[in-house]
Amino acid sequence: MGAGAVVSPLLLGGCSAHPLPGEGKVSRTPTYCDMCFWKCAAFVEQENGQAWKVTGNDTDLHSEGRLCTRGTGGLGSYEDRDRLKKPLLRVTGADGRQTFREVSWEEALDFVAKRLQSIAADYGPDRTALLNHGSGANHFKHLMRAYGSGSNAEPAFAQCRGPRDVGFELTFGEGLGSPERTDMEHSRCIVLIGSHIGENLHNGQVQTLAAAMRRDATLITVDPRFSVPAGKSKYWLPIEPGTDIALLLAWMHVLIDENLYDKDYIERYATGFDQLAEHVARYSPEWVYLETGIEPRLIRTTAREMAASAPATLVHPGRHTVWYGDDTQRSRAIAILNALLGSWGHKGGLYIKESVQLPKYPLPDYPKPKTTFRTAHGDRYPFANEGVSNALIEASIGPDAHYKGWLVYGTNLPMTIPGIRPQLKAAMDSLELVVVVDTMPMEITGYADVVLPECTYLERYDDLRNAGERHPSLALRMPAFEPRFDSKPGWWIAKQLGQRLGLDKYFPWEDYAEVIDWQLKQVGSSLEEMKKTGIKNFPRTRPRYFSPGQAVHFYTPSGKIELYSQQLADKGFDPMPEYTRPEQPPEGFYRLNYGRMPAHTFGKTTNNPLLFQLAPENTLWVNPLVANEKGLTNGEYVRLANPDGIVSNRIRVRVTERIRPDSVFMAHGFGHRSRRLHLTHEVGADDSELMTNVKVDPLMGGTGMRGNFVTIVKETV
Ligand SMILES: Nc1nc2c(c(=O)[nH]1)N[C@H]1C(S)=C(S)[C@@H](COP(=O)(O)OP(=O)(O)OC[C@H]3O[C@@H](n4cnc5c(=O)[nH]c(N)nc54)[C@H](O)[C@@H]3O)O[C@H]1N2
Ligand SMILES: Nc1nc2c(c(=O)[nH]1)N[C@H]1C(S)=C(S)[C@@H](COP(=O)(O)OP(=O)(O)OC[C@H]3O[C@@H](n4cnc5c(=O)[nH]c(N)nc54)[C@H](O)[C@@H]3O)O[C@H]1N2
Ligand code: SF4
Ligand SMILES: [Mo]
Repeated sequence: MGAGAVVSPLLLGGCSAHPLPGEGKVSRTPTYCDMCFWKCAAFVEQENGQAWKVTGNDTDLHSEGRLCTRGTGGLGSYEDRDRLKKPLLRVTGADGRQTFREVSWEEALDFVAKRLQSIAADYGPDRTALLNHGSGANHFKHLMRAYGSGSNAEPAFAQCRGPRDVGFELTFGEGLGSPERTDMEHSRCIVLIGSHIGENLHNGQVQTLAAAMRRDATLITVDPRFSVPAGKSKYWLPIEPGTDIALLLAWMHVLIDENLYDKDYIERYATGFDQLAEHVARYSPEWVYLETGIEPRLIRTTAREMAASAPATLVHPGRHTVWYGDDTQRSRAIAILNALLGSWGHKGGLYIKESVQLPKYPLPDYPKPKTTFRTAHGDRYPFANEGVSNALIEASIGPDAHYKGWLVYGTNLPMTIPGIRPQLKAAMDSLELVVVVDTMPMEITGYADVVLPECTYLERYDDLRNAGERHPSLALRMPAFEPRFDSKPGWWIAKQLGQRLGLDKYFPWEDYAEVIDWQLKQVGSSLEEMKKTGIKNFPRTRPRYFSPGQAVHFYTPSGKIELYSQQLADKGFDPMPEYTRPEQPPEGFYRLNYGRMPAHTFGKTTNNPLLFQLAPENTLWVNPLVANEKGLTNGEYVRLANPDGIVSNRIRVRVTERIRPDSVFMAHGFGHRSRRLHLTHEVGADDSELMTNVKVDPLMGGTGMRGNFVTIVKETV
């Protein structure tokens, strides 16, 4: 499709459906943004009842009243013509071909409830799993737990932050959460390992990083690619891909060897220092140089810079941490380095989070499920404290499969889990029921028996935002518009299913607004107040940092920061991070590097008419040496092929020095195969499709995605 050929109706200011603003009555409705998972508070502004714009809520300390491109583009998700409009039921035609038939909500919900009941009768309610992502999933988590299922998994764990959170839990007894507890606004030195903040546009992080840079904080970026933050750094360390653990161990080596670590902090709070010192003795900067390509002098200088600013030094834990399959260990190395610098619990490092003590709406206890997601893990992944999506999918294949039914909410599994398509297809053939709740006709809807169209976040109530962070606050999401077409809010869908399953006592409300109002009244506010303000800020009840010499109990088995992990040793894993050399690309292949672009969130916004207009397709970053050798010019289309014979959709070349000659780079989220996405169908290439070589983290089941290689195939016109 010609990417430039489509003009979004929303951008045609002045057309009859969208009068020019400034003449009529303006109203505003509070929400918090759902264009990504950062949840910035916002107002939806309307003029004479017509959608006008989305603006930041100035009283929101989490976003400082600012929205990113995607947040302001939120109206596009409401306006999108390709939205799911009615419930769909899979039917087999006379010719044996399967299609979807539009049905009423009654018919769709009755069908789902009946199948769920028959699965429960034959096998038990615990044999239906929820695969979910996003804040709206809470309604379905509630439904499934009330029903007696204990199995859910979200790609935010095994495809994203799982290794990081497990690595930090093993070390400090706590994870990072979302938003991360990074105190960048006060940092004097920030180390970014991969984290490409600026392209990764989590609002608060961009702002606090910018604040630190205005104060001349030292920025050290470790990235094989010349990323946006690399360009703003005092030190850019263009590391050999996949060798980060070696660098982290060398930094520890220098801190210990030169007595630069925080002795007082380590003595007071940590255990296993002697083992660590012995362990890292081998990792001299000279040896590590051979692996990482980072010169010994630079390793020492950067370690000294970190120590000079400590404890206001943050070695950023990252977020998308599923790289090479040894990711929990890399994250542990990052955690240990932060411990040596004394930054956990200190200003400019990692702060203590606090959320609002918001009572839960009174409901009966959930039944105890017979099995949980751990059944799907078996004896694998002993440190996975959440469901591993791949494991749940695998446990849904074949006649003896554990799971017989799926509810999929807000996650586009075929593009989200690399290498999973054959298993998804097999699971679909075995499962007795696959229900997909989505807003758009994404690829996952093609795997469903029933598709339930949810309205967008701009048309519904969801739970109050109440994340642990710097400043405790509540934010309201309420409908700015009536649901378009025949779409419905998630809370309504969950309640309707609940009623049909005999679970009325878990859904005693007529409207979810009642739950929110009740909760708000318990903390001295009300829905009425929040409808005006959108945000309520609360004072902190405990300090954000440790006080000097404070006794601290960490939630690890020893009650201390565990530099040496007995938990890991007991389960047969390395108690301290070890480095192993990553696989190298075979002759003629390039390493497939990928990441974010500012204008989009994964694949969920690429069909959004406003954001499509800004960034219609992804590009393939290619080094000039490669471009010369292959005779590639800027802007020409190529395809990528992987060693398993998978060929990508076409993608435009961008020739740039910012990528190494042995790698190529693209943003994730493009190359949609669903024909019902009219703007973005087959525009750009999909990294997931090419990732057939996945390295699974044995500790927690993470999907390591970075060890994939591709060749460039010239497009013959
Ligand atoms: N605009 C936008 N922002 C987003 C999102 C989005 O979809 N769109 N998604 C959000 C989410 S859920 C997440 S998880 C985060 C992800 O964002 P991050 O956590 O920042 O992602 P990473 O994958 O850790 O980082 C990608 C960077 O790692 C570099 N890299 C590749 N290989 C290596 C290596 O071997 N070593 C090192 N040191 N670096 C390497 C790449 O060149 C790239 O610059 O972004 C969040 N922010
Ligand atoms: N190859 C590759 N795979 C990756 C990544 C990568 O960089 N490369 N990144 C990984 C990371 S960090 C993450 S966090 C995951 C993200 O994984 P996902 O969350 O699955 O990301 P999306 O592909 O954006 O899919 C979101 C789905 O939710 C639907 N949706 C959007 N809004 C709503 C709503 O209001 N209600 C409902 N019911 N549905 C809605 C969208 O239409 C879409 O189908 O992907 C991971 N997978
Ligand atoms: S960072 Fe951007 S997309 Fe994410 S919640 Fe905030 S405004 Fe929305
Ligand atoms: Mo993520």
